[in-house]
Amino acid sequence: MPTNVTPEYKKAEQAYRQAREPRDRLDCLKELLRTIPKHKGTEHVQADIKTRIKQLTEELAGPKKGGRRSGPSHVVRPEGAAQLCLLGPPNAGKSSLHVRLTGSRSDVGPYPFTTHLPVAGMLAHDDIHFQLVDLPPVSSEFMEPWLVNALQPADGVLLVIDLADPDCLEHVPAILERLAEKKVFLRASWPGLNPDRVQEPADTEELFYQYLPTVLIANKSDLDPDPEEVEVLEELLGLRFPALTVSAETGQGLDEVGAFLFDALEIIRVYTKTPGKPPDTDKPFTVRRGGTVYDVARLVHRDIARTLKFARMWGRDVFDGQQVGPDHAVSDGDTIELHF
Ligand SMILES: Nc1nc2c(ncn2[C@@H]2O[C@H](COP(=O)(O)OP(=O)(O)O)[C@@H](O)[C@H]2O)c(=O)[nH]1
Ligand SMILES: [Mg+2]
Repeated sequence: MPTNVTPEYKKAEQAYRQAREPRDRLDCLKELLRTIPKHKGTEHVQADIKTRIKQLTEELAGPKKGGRRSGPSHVVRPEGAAQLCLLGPPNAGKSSLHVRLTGSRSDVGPYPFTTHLPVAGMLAHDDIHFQLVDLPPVSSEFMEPWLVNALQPADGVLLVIDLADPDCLEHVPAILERLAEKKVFLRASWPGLNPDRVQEPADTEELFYQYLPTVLIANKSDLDPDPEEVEVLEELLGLRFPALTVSAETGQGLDEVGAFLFDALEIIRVYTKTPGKPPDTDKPFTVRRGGTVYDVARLVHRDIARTLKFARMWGRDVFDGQQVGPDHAVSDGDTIELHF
């Protein structure tokens, strides 16, 4: 990490950490490169930034026309309330779960490496959706080199294991190690579960470290005679990930996935209305806890956010139609009328 950086660079760093859209990330990377002090001590970081700009530019460009094909894009544009990636060893049932949870047509097969590319699908929970991205397996022998790029926009990870596989004990540490080599760290803490244990990366931590809240999905419970298995497993692994026991085959436990994500990610639903009309109760906008009226306005339209004056609000913590400023924090179930 470069020392004696300018406030401008610090600002660029913060913007990069918050950017989710691949295109925003690319803009932020360019800003980082522009603002980083150019001297010997930062050569390393400069090179790293340049590599990431090159990779992301290629990903966004998609397949090359003529000549050498760079292949399809591996970065899935985030949609819905949050993006979650499915990770796990071969044959754990990631694609089966994806199909069951999202109705996608991800390939399922009784042999390893059936899934070659990211497959996106939407998991419905109440009146919102989570985006689930099915990915190829990770094992001690192999991980697709592009897989860490695919993880960049993710808000969390569903780490899928096969309860009936006697080797499932070895798979998890192998996966964690593989990812750590690429500066991706799976975390047990989720903002909504154990708030006091969440440690956001400090300023001094490396810019390109990625921390992903992770839930263990213990799959194939239908094949496993022992319901205590998961606890035993966790103890043996010394794992602290929250865990859900499910079966993609019978559907057991699958209802809990959406509910878990909603609480763990602290999703807040906000409904919008136009003056003089009833609220639009069909499709809420979603932010995370701490989100403000301004954040919701941004989701509605950038120009509305830019020119936002105030909002009228209906909900738990306000009296009906109360006038609030753009910085007012929203709560789940609020209705707002944007005035701009
Ligand atoms: N009995 C049982 N089999 C499952 C379950 N989930 C997946 N499978 C089977 O496990 C194999 C691998 O599944 P797949 O979804 O392709 O695994 P992936 O490699 O992790 O994507 C397939 O033969 C699935 O039918 C489950 O919950 N119970
Ligand atoms: Mg698969």
